[in-house]
Amino acid sequence: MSQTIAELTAILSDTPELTVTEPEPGFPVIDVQSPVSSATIALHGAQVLTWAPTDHPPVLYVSPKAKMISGTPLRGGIPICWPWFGDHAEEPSNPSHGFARTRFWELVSGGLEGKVATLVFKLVPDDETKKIFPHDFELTATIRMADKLRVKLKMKNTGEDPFKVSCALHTYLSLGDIERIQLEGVKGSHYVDRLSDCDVPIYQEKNLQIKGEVDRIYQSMASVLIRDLDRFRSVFIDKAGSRSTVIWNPWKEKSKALADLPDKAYKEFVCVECANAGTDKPTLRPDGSHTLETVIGLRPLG
Ligand code: TA6
Repeated sequence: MSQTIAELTAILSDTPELTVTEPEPGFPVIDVQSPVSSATIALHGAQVLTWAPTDHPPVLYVSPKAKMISGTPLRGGIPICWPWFGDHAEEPSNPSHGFARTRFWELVSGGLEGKVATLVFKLVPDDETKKIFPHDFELTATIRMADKLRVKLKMKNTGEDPFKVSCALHTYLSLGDIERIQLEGVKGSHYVDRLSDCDVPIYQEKNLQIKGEVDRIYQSMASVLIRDLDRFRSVFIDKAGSRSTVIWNPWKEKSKALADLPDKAYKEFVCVECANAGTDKPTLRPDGSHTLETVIGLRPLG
């Protein structure tokens, strides 16, 4: 469990636009009503669950079957995958996508300046994490929202030994209809197809349209733009501190296979993940740090 509701409420007491609720017992969430957008952020995983500018449909997707249970990944929003992306390279029993998304983070501060709401969360090691990741670290997640959503993950090595990490801001973007979108920004880059055994990078000739299961690590520092013809809008996903972008859609079979996804959910989201994954794995030296950041917002369809 994280801080108590009373402790969380005290930290936010100067800002009536930031309130604490508990949609499930022991699962506190911060509701944000900024002058230009609204959001919800769970203490569990410091996970942004929802965000949208006022009077707009959701920008992030959360599965209606997502579980709000301590220690269980919540399907949707922006899970923070750290200190490894995907399955653990040596120990398959370790949790997929690391442990940061399934632990309660500490709320450090929350406030509103003008139209911008800012929340800061921190995660440090505990006895459980040290069993599977024997290093000292400090993670800081800074979440800023107004007419854009900015999530910044700073990872610091506070120990004596260097360590390598892979990670991702595993963003679920809400769509009108997966078959009426086009992803721009990956054309001309190379990707590793995680659905195949071959890890030779493949050239992406055109803008990406999704017509089946996609699970790719694009070797790219570029922003991605989702042109959503159904919702008549574009969504931009900018990033910093990342040379790899993961794009994932489970399509029909995997949507059916995942218990926390409705069968037709594949039509309603795509993951565009600002990452340090594949060959893009930073090494943190003692007292060194790395920052991974994503900025998400809306644009006219154009
Ligand atoms: O980011 C793509 C991916 O690694 C896919 O392979 C799929 O496993 C997805 O993440 C969801 O992972 P999760 O552990 O949240 O079910």
